[in-house]
Amino acid sequence: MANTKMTPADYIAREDKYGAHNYHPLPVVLEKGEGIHVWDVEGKKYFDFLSAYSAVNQGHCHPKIINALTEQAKELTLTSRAFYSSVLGEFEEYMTKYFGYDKVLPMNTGAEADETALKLCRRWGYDKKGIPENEAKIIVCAENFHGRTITIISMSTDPDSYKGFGPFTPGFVTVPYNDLDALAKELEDPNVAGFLVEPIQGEAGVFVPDNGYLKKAYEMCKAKNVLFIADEVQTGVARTGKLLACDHEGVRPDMLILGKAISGGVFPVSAVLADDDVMLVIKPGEHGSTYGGNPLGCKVAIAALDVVKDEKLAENAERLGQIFRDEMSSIDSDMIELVRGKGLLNAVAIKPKNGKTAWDVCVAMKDNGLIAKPTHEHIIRFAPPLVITEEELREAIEIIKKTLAQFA
Ligand code: IF1
Repeated sequence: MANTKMTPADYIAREDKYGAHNYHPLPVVLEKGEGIHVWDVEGKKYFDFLSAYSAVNQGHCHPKIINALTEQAKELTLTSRAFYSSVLGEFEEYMTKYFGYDKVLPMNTGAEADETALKLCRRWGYDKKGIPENEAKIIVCAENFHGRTITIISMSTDPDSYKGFGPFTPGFVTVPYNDLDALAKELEDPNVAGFLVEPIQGEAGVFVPDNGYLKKAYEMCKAKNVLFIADEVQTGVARTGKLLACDHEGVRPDMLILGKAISGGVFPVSAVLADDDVMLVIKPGEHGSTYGGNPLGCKVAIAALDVVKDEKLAENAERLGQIFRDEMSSIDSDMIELVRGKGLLNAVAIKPKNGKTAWDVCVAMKDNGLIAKPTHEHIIRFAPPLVITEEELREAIEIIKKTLAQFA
């Protein structure tokens, strides 16, 4: 039997036949990752400029993180929280000291961490603020993205996220992002328990709010005894040039939601951090998860966060992000509408030309050796692993320039 090696089309057809159609991936089939590069099934090498939506900040298959995974995998992977483990306390102490909070509640996905924060916020509203039972409100921003569960999409203003999935969870009030007057008005309601916000709106297209927005919003929440809850699942872990995007404004959220890169794209780990006044409103048996706080994920997360500090990823993101935005802004292309971002979380808005869109640009970049994907049709998000060097960044920028020149 001849060795019938599968073609990329074969891989794609197999996924199409046996997998749910809940994504529309770029036509590339990846089989290896190392650092900032990935390789497809034909051995072609690419710059990864999505980093699995900022989960792979430390680079693909980072040796230190993989070693933590393989070593712990030989010992103990999962106990459930029915019992104590030798590793969970180590992770909890590490995380709380790393981010500066009294306590951490470990979960697995970002959505689970957001859901956990919503539950903590409501319970705190009833037990500590004295909001009447079932009357708690949480303010959220238009164009938000916090995950895909029914309650989370109940907060969404994007029909692609919520249409056809009703009925929706009540108790959410929407204000425009980056609008302090609208926030102030809603904060007048004594039944508001929390304000949930992304320091930068990633999915919406890397919307960076005005300088001072987060700080002022935080102060307004404190003045009304409302919890300021930061969803740093995508913006956290050095992505925007500081450990947390809130650090750019010196804001310490009452609740911090983390996921993605706290485990370096190796194993799903998410978490909510808060001080005792908030965290202890949930009592034993009132919240949990089978895998939450498992020894394997804990060891992976400790290694992944070590890498962030040891390799100074925030500083690197800050410096190289500036170079990236300067270079993108200097490209002479009538397809570039705007460039925005912070650190190495950047986006370029593409103006369609001769029927060609951001998708066509992404396919052409792929052919030229760089993979990224559009969000909301016209915006290409560029988010390489934070371990990228200046030389590698400039090589990638040349690919972007060369690709845009093909559409001249
Ligand atoms: C998809 C988006 C990014 C997030 C923030 C919570 C979560 C996410 C700020 C939930 C997840 C992922 C989900 C993934 C694509 C990606 C994404 F385009 F969907 F919005 F990054 F921008 N908070 N974002 O960004 O975390 O449950 O996924 O672990 O759903 O297509 P999760």
